[in-house]
Amino acid sequence: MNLTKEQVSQLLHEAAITLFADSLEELPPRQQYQALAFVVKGLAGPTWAAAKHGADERGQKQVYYFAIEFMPGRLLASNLLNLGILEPVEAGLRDLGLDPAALYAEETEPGLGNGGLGRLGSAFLDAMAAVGIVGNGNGVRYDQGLFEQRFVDGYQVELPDDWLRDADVWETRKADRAVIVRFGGQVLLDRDRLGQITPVYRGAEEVFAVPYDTAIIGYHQPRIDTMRLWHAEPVPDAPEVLTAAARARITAITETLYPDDSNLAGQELRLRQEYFFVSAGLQSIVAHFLKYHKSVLQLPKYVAVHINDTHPALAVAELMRLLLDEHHLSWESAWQTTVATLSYTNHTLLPEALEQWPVDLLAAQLPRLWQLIQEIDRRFRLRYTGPFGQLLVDRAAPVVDGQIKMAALAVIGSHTVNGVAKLHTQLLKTQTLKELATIFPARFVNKTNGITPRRWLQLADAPLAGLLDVQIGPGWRTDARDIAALADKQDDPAVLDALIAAKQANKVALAGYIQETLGLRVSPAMIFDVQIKRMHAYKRQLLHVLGILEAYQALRAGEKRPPRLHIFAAKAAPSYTYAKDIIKLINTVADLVNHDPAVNGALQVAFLPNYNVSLAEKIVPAADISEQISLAGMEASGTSNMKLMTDGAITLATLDGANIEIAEAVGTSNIALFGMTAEEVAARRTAGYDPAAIAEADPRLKKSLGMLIDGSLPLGSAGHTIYESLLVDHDEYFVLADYASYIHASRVLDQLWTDPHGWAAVALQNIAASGRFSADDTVRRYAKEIWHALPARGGQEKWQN
Ligand code: BZD
Repeated sequence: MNLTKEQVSQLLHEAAITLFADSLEELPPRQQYQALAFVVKGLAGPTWAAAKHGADERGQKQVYYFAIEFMPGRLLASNLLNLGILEPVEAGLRDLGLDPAALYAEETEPGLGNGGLGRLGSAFLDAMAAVGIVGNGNGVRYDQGLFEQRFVDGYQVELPDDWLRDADVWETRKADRAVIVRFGGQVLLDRDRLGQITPVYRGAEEVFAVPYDTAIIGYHQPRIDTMRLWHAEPVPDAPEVLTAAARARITAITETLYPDDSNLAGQELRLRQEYFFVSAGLQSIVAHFLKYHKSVLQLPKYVAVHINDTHPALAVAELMRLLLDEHHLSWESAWQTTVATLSYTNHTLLPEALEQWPVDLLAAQLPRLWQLIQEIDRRFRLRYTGPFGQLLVDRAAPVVDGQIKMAALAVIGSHTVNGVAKLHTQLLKTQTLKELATIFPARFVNKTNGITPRRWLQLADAPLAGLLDVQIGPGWRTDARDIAALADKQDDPAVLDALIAAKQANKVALAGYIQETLGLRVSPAMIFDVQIKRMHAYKRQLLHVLGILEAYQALRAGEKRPPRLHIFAAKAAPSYTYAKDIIKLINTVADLVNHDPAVNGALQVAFLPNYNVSLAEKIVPAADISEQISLAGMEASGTSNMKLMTDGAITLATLDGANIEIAEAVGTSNIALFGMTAEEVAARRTAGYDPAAIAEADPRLKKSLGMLIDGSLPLGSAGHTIYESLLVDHDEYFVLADYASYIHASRVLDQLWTDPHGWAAVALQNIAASGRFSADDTVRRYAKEIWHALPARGGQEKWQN
């Protein structure tokens, strides 16, 4: 799209008058931001409108990505970049005396997700638009996103996230596209005049599902996809007057995001959320489809519905319901159509995170779906018990012991199932979903995650992006695989110096933010050692802390070490007390080392509150070390590992999730690996393990553990809890088993740091190898091997205005 900076200025002034009846110069920054966002939305509008019918008219297959969470991050700069108008807009703003970065910072980030899963969904939407796949997000418009995290006395405190306070400029309410979603009541099966079975609903609660659409702009392409999020409201003008309580039950459905990323509480409200966005999404897809096509049997030819984790797995039964009850297909045709339309990604191996619903709960909320799930279960058992035997089928079936197993439902009802890294897919097939993989071996495939280099490199890391332009030309901006050309420069000292300077610029910026936020002065000359992700025992932030305490003792004993700043950012689920204890521990250790003159300047700890996409954009470009230290076999993939390598951090990692593929990509001499493999972990679990003996044999480790309970760290009960988790409760995540090799790997990095060009050469190889983790490639593989949705050929669309 073409735009001059003069046009930018004119459009902005007009928007200020239209929106706020004031001149741009008089507006507070928040409103200046809103005016600019309004201009951008207006510029994209005509192309978005055209895109909505374009795919149907061309007969191009559409992908609907169903996810209970999305985390798009701030959209203004990203939209400007994708529209190809970042430069004229920034120049125009500067001419007006406005600071682009300050305006971008006015945007409230939609935190409609917990972590990797939600962020992946948004990266995929961005990537689909970029590569020309007609993609649609389908999710929930929560009034409150993930809580805002503050620290009070080192403890996590959660504040509500009122992200819609100033209204979201990007969304468009589409009241005319609302649909009705039904819960509860009774369903009787009747026959109509033609003898078709028709369910009759009695006493159901009706919920009005109103879509809010946000444009997902394709990078430098006149292509715009849509993220559609559903909001729950009472049905307007319903004949029955609702009590306040009944209205509240309805609006509660989309009031808040569940803040738990790993432990599913099996609550009724969660089930209602899941059905709500699944039913609304499928109803609107089928209705839209039938505007262009005659028969629902054609659905899989033109529509792919992807189930992101099991939260939307009710799609299997809901699509059956629509095809059977509303479109009167036979069971066999409906089932074939359903399976051919749906595909499913699993994101976790943690048993406590695998969703199951008590039959009573589901039957009461979704009586018709319960009938259908029983029938799916019955037919599954009938079909497969013969060939596979009762025992295996019992383990694989969706309804077992009064519980409905959502992963089973998703696998049975999908044509393809994928894990998110090679190891993860392997473990799914051989462990977590072993029985289903025996029955459907061809269904299971791997699709390693990816990240969008636009946000993490072009936008978040301008210094590195500029370096790449100079060294290898700007082709990498459209095709991340081109970054590989950088590898040839590893012996060029001028390039290495430029790389060091780019990293330094980012570190200076982050140091400023740390000072502002925590009041902690840090030097950008230190090693910035980063661990950013949800707080969880399996991710082993605790191992990182033990590493800090080891360094603390070493420094106090007079050892010399390169100065290191340990940077953490992580939210803990509000109900996850152990994770909250670790937060308290990190903050307490920070207090100790940051105030101890004996380690002055050589060791510091900064725990930045309120981790979200925007904070990650500040931390990732400034990282020297990327800690990816989960217990092998636990982290499905990880994506911060990919972002951090892309921006030139060196990975300190276990052989877990996508770390294994990162090691393959960069070569083992460009990554610091340590710890047990997944197989060794499994063997050790069987053999038994004595963490106390390990602690006893290592004086420094013993001292660090002692510090948890001897009063040197004012931790309250947290110290004892953590101490006991390791030494009394047999250290479930093998922190002590991997401790020695972790320290060793970390010391190898200290050694490398003493040779700046040596370090920079390794960082450079990481950047050069990062292209294969671009989400663009990942969605191309999904499109080819799962969705069978070809990207649009170039030149079919034009910018509209
Ligand atoms: O998904 C994460 C995995 O832990 C990561 O290894 C992986 O990289 C990403 C993307 O595939 N899983 C989650 O983020 N899970 C959740 O956030 C979640 C949310 C709600 C309920 C259960 C889990």
